[in-house]
This record gives sequence, structure tokens and C-alpha cells, in this order.
Amino acid sequence: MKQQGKNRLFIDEVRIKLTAGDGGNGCVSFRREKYVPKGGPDGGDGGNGGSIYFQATTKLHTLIDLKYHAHWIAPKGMHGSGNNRHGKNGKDLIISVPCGTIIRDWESGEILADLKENEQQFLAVKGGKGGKGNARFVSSTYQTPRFAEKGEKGEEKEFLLELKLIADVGFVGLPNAGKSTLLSSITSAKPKIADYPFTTLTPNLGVVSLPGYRTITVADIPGIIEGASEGKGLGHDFLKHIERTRVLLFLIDTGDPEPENTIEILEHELEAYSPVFNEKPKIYVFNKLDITENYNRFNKKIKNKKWKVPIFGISAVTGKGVKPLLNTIFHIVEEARNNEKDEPIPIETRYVYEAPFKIYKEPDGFRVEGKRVFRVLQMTDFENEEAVQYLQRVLTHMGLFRALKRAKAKDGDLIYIGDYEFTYSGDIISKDTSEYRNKKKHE
Ligand SMILES: Nc1nc2c(ncn2[C@@H]2O[C@H](COP(=O)(O)OP(=O)(O)OP(=O)(O)O)[C@@H](O)[C@H]2O)c(=O)[nH]1
Ligand SMILES: [Mg+2]
Repeated sequence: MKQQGKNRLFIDEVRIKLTAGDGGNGCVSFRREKYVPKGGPDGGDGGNGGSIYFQATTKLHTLIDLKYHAHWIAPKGMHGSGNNRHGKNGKDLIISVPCGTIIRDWESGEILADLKENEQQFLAVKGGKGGKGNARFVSSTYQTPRFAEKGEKGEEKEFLLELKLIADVGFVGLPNAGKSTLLSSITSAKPKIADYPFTTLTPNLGVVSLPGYRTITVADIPGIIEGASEGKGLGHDFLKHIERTRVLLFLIDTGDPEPENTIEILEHELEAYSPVFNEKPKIYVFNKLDITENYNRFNKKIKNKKWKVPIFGISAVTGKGVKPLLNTIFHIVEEARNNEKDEPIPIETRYVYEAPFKIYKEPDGFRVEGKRVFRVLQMTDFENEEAVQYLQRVLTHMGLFRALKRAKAKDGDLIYIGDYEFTYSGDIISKDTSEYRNKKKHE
């Protein structure tokens, strides 16, 4: 878990690359039947490539698993085949992330999604569409198409996932009270524990899992002593890590001869650091009740006193009394969570209308930009004459030639679309990629 500089939160982040599956190619095929010299076209469509989604789940609490899997690739769609057989679709992949994961575009840093709710999904990269088989290009005037579409390429993109871990509960106590022991007994965190003061030097974070996927995150910080706010002991710098917690758990060694005084000292140190601590719900927890002397003391002298806040008696070592404590904490945390107003970040999942293209002037012609135009080009098999003719019709339909004419395109102008280069003449464009030209040069 990474802890960033002066940040008050624990931040977990991971860079991840996703490649969606390519669509399968459509197939060119003609039916073969006995006694029928030439059957109709029956080439099936290619299958769609698999997409990749992020999905929030309450079952995860960190991004650690993703750190070992930096590149995910969804399966491709299968190619179509004769007899109108569609290629199988590539299966979608779903990557589980903890609730609260923010998904950013790695390049721009822009927030694309904020997955808060359990099972909330975000489509991260879309699988390529399968190409249509030749059977789909039949029309009343066009009976024997000898071309098919190629599959569309799957999207590929890099993301930065970010998880802000705000501890729900902050442990406060003198050195040696048993804070780290309590953390290790209720979570899988493995903090250093020893019977000398100031064992904990840096904050530890752990996640408590209660039945029914309920969780509480807890932060264990170094012990605080009187004068910490003036720099005594390890100072008070660590308090920033529990400034945003929802509940404060004061842990007191029941062997402490003056627990009220200790609590007062702790509260004073917190207050001296920041007034926010005054507002937080608190719980006083008396620890080490496995020691008989402490147990008796708790029952005779402590339990029946009037305290400002709820108190509990536990043994962090044996676990006695910990369950009801956690349940109470969970309820306080839940209430605090419900009272928090969170501003939902709008997620762009709606369909946005996009003009098929835009045209820009270039010194020797025009550049056409637009996803839809680019997509049809990408799915065209330029080796196939009929496929190219079909492309002309699609582009005509999209209004590309009308628009070029309006932009005063002349015969011989170059038209750039993505990596492709065409030569314009009236209402046709012919492909003239640099790749193609280079090939010619070498021949
Ligand atoms: N008998 C008994 N000993 C405990 C209990 N909890 C903690 N201890 C002991 O108390 C000592 C200090 O425990 P830690 O968990 O390191 O205390 P801490 O509050 O994290 O101390 P700092 O990190 O120095 O602030 C260790 O020797 C623990 O074994 C308990 O419930 N019963
Ligand atoms: Mg400790």
C-alpha cells in the first residue's frame, strides 16, 4: 500500500493496460448444392471481439491483485464461415475492483468513472465488431457480392486506477496499549507488536471483514503521549492519517492507574492538533482483560462509572469482547457513511450523437476525421475490388463526397483519413496509401 507524501489518505493505485478483442472477419462463400451450378452467397459474419469492463465489488478492498496483472487481453471474435455460420463472439472480460475505485485515462489523467456502488460497471474498452459476411450484401440489384467486411479492431487503452482508503476507525492510545495487537487480531494486517513503547513507527491500515460482506477499515497509528502536540515522543504528525476517520477508538490498558486522566491527555493532544477530532464519535475500549487483575478492575471500578461515550472491555490477545465492539463500530460507521453527502461524478455512458466526420483543409488536399468513417475504412478489404466499391457507396451515403465537393475538393486532391491516403476524383476516392506507394517503389 502506497502512502503519498503529505496526503491524508492512504492511496492505492495501479496502472493497467487493456486490449479488447478484434472482431472476426466476415466470410465470402457461395452455397454449393448438387445440381445447382452456382448457389447464392452464404458467407457468415465474424463474431464480435470481447469487451473489457471494470466492475465494483464490496468483496475487494485494495488494488493489490491487479498489480500482478498489468495487461489484460479479451478474446477475439472468430471469423465467419460458409453456410451462413457466424463466428463465435469473444467473451467479455470483467475486472473486479473495490468500491470507490476511480478510473482515469492514463494519458490525460481525466476521470472516466468513479465506481461507488456494488456491481456498478464501466465499459473500459470495446471489442471490435465482427465484419459482415458476403451474404449480408445481397440486394435486389446485387445478387452475388464477392466481398466481405473485415473485423473491426478492438480498442486498446491504458488506465490509472486509484483507490482512496479513508480509514473508518482510527486507533488512539498511549504507547503499549495494544493498538497494533488489536489491528492484527481483527484484520489480516501484520503490524509489528512488542512490549516496548513506540513499536509502531508508521501508520498501518487493515480491513475488518464482518459477515455479509460488511467491512470496516481501521488505521493503527503510533502511540501518543502527553506533549505530542509539542513534538514529544514521535510527535503528532501521524494524526493526519486519522483526521478523516469516521470513528475514534481510544484504547486504554486496563492496568493504567488513572484511565480518566489518560483519556483526558489523549483528547487534549487531539484537540491541540485539530478541532475536527472534537466532532467525531468516540468509543473507549479497555484492553488486556485476560489479565485477572485487569478483569476485576474493569468490573468493579470502570464498568459502572458514568462515561461520556460508550465503553467496552476486551482482550486484543484472546479476542474476548471484540465481536460486540466491532458490531457497534460498524453501526456507527454505517450511520456516518449514510450522512455523508457524496457528489456523484457523472459517468459518460449515454450515447452521444456524433457527426460521422469533420473535414479539415490540408496543403495538398483534405483531412477527414471521424470514428465512423475510420471504422468503415478499417473494415474494408482493399485487396478486394467489390469491397472497395461497397466502401464508395457507404461513404456516399454518409455524405462524404457532397461535403468534399462543398469544401471545393478538386480532382487529384489527397484525402487523408487516419493512416489512409486517397486520391479524390469526383465522387470516388482511390486508395493510395504510402505503404502501397512504398511497395510500388520497391517493385
Ligand atoms: N495480556 C495482554 N497483552 C496485550 C494485549 N494487547 C496487547 N498486549 C501486549 O502489549 C504490548 C504492546 O502491544 P502493541 O500492540 O504493540 O501496542 P501498541 O499500542 O501498538 O504500542 P505502540 O505501537 O508503541 O503505540 C505487547 O507486548 C502485546 O503483546 C492483551 O489484550 N492482553
Ligand atoms: Mg503499535
